[in-house]
Amino acid sequence: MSAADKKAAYEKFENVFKNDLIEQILGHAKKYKLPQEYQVWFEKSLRANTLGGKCNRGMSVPDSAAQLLDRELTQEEYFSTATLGWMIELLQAFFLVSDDIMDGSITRRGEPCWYLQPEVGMVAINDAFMLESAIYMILKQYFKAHPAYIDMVELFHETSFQTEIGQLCDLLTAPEGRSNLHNYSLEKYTHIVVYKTAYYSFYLPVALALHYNNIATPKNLKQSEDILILMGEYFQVQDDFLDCFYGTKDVIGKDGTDIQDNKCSWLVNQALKVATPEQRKVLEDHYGKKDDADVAKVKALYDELDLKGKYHAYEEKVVGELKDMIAKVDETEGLKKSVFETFLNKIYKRSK
Ligand code: GPP
Ligand code: MG
Ligand code: MG
Ligand code: MG
Repeated sequence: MSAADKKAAYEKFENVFKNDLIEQILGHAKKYKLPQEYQVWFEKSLRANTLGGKCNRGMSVPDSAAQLLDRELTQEEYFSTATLGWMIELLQAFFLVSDDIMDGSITRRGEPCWYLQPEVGMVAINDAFMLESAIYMILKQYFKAHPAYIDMVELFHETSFQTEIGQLCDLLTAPEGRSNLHNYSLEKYTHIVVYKTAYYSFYLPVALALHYNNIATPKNLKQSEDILILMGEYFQVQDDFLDCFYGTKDVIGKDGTDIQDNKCSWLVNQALKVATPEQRKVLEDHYGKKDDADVAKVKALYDELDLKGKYHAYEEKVVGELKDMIAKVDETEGLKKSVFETFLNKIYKRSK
């Protein structure tokens, strides 16, 4: 796809939210007599937190639905699947507003995090809840008559809970100000990222497309889950890598905080796997501290251990595994290999 085509696809997707869904959501708030001046607040929160991202997750719903049908979508099908996609973007907005508070992050999508914006503060917590509520309003409004309506409702609830399980483990393995290297392991890491990222970012879009097309058979869902969970793990490894080596707001739209936050990241786990006792001591003394000098010591150790090289090797290995899994997909119940190929192409060697 050319850059111009990509831009056009993005704008088409964005317009569904800007031209239709925002009005629908605000309409619901008006029904409950939200005063005009606070409607302005809600609209600002909706725009600031839902627009402006890469929309990879959301756009994957219409993309997957089209791959499954093996043809272009009609206007109506596009609108419906893009609407489902925007519900994932709303879920993501709800998660990110909350996650930035919990992680004490500073920037998101090139702007100060929502809770740090003038006059927002802890109102951000309620704003996050309202972003979540918007999912179910839209779902009911547009899909109540769809045969898979209740499956979709349950899928959103289940996926939210899975993500919250992952977030809980992410937070509890990273207690503030206490060194806890003994607490980390690659097994724990995999569990955290599968739940905090992979289900909502990878499995959810494809599962929604399967439900929309009425081909969400147990076999199709299971095959999708197996591939997409591994793909989601790979995506979060990329997130951890970018956080450390490219984590400035000009490059990835957010400043990296994983080292300062004591996170059980892919990098620290790789470092622990190969570190000598002296190198481990560097981590014990400097990991999880806010000072730039401490962070620099950890990054210098990562360079010494060639974690960039290890990351590139991991990337090639996991992509090979994913391609093998995709090649084995059984398409007899309507699933298509191209759904996964398209998704993988979107993230392979991503730099933001
Ligand atoms: C991303 O982890 C995880 C989430 C966005 C899930 C949050 C879940 C909640 C239930 C609130 P991250 O902290 O590494 O993301 P980022 O690097 O974008 O801050
Ligand atoms: Mg975070
Ligand atoms: Mg987090
Ligand atoms: Mg991160």
